[in-house]
Amino acid sequence: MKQTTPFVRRGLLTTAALALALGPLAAMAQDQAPADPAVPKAALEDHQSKTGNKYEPSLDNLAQAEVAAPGAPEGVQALTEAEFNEANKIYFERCAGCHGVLRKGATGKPLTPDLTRELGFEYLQSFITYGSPAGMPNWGTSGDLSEAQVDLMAKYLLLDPAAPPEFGMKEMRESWKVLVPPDQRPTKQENDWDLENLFSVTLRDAGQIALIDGASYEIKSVIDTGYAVHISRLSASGRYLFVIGRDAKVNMIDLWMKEPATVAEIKIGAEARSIETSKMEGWEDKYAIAGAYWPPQYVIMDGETLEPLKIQSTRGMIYDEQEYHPEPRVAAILASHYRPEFIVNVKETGKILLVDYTDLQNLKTTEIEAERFLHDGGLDGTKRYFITAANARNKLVVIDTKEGKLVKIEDTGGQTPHPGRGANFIHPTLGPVWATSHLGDDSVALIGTDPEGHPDQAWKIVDSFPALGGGSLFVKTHPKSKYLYVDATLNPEAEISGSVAVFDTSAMKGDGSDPEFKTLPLAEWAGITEGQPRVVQAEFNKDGTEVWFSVWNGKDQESAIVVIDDKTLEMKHVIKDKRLVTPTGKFNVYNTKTDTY
Ligand code: DHE
Repeated sequence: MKQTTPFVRRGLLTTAALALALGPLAAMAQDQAPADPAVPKAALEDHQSKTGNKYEPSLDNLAQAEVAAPGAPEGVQALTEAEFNEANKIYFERCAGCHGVLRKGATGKPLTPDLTRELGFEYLQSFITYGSPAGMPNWGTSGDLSEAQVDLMAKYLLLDPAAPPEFGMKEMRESWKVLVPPDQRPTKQENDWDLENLFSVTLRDAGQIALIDGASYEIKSVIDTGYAVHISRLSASGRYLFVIGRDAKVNMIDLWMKEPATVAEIKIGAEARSIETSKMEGWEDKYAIAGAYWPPQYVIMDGETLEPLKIQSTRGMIYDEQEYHPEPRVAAILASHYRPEFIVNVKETGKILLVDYTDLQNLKTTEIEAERFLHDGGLDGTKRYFITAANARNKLVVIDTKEGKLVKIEDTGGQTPHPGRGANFIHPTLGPVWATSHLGDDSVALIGTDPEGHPDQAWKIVDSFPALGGGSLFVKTHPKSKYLYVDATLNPEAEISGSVAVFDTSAMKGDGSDPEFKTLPLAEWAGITEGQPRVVQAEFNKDGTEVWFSVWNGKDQESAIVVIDDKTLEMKHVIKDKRLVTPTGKFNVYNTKTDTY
């Protein structure tokens, strides 16, 4: 491909250039449009970012790495080291989540040089500027990237991709620290905290977690963790808290210490999102497992020291096409309660792995063909079945963790299911169900989970109804609650993203009519007047009498946690503190260790 001076400039867009960028839509526009302007407003609107498209991984840690600029073949413009690193940073922060670290494609199209050089500079430049109705954000016209940055990215895509380094046993062991060896740790709980009702709260942009007492709402401690810290999980006994940052740093915190602190830490890669512990009877507190986005791998670690014991790559064939994928990310990991196994979602190849941890040397893994783009999910009320979203495919996959088999793959009827761990309740007419909301629309879907008592409903979407709006991330209930809470965190409307919808599950009819819901304007109740505080992720206290929500604001703005009385749906308390920087996920010790949701 010969690179020429770009002829498409924002604001001076020719009809021909737009046709190139917008495809058939613009061709239609060309037919209908008068001489100028060339583009109908509706066509451009189709090219604007949708909520779901904005909720894609930002690989901020890979973005930090200095990478040598590759040479350019004849006819392709080379970039200086500084330009290449600037482009690399933009790519890893904004593009790699969809197009892959190695640009081989994930939810987005492949962008390998054989393809990009064929498309050419102008095409790439227009595509980055305007996006596409298929989901590519309009980076240029939205103002997210300047014109110069769009040009730089179009040139960058014509060059060979940067390949970040691997992270194997040597690197893991170098990063591994046992700060307090097991024999120097307490033999019994040395503080007087009610550990089972303690909440570990992610302080995302501070790279910290706050430990908050569930009864007094007192912030007992704030502990430094990894960068853009993501989630917390508990050991089966509830003694050890494991926290993972997006930089793949794991902190293991001993809650028995007088002042709970990190007793061991390790880095398991460059980018990671998930951590879990062994929960099978006889294997409590024995192992921890963490999954990485880059390199694509998971590692099983000693449950007392985080010593890395077994690293498994997830590179391999996509389940259906049986073509090689070089970077299938590890998404949710759960521990089975029925077998000594970890359940590992491998995103891009669409496989669910049941990893038997009884003999790490002779590792047995059941590989289940599921669906591509597996993300998050949880167990049903009996804890036997694992239900997980293949989000970019709008599907739920059901696994029987007792038999180690695929049960069903079901379309949710909505756009981009995002359940978190989901929510289990007994529907008055449909029996036991598990709920998910959606990122891409306002719907909540219920799937029947009782093959014994309600075989006709089992593993089918038995009801679907609207909640507040699109952009929902999490649903939640508790065995003692009659309410289902549905957030709308990423909804563009401040009034919606600052509220939560509450459904009375005992009044649901299941006859196709939409159940009513109450809207609780939590951001307003929290009295936060600056920014666009977003309500995210409900979590119950141990007894299931109160439900906590984060009111998540910008890093330099006021955030809060709002506690709601689950009987009256009235606000019981607001936790505000200057240490509560960007609170997001909340993990109640008892509910997390027992998978109560
Ligand atoms: Fe998460 C769970 C990945 C952005 C809050 N998130 C998960 C899981 C995955 C995941 C794979 C399941 C882990 C498990 O169960 O083992 N999250 C990702 C991303 O790739 C994504 C979309 C973009 C990124 O760059 O990381 C992303 N997540 C976010 C956020 O922006 C959230 C809202 C705020 C934050 O703190 O980062 C967020 N994710 C959460 C929470 C959970 C989670 C609170 C656990 C939910 C639960 O109830 O267990």
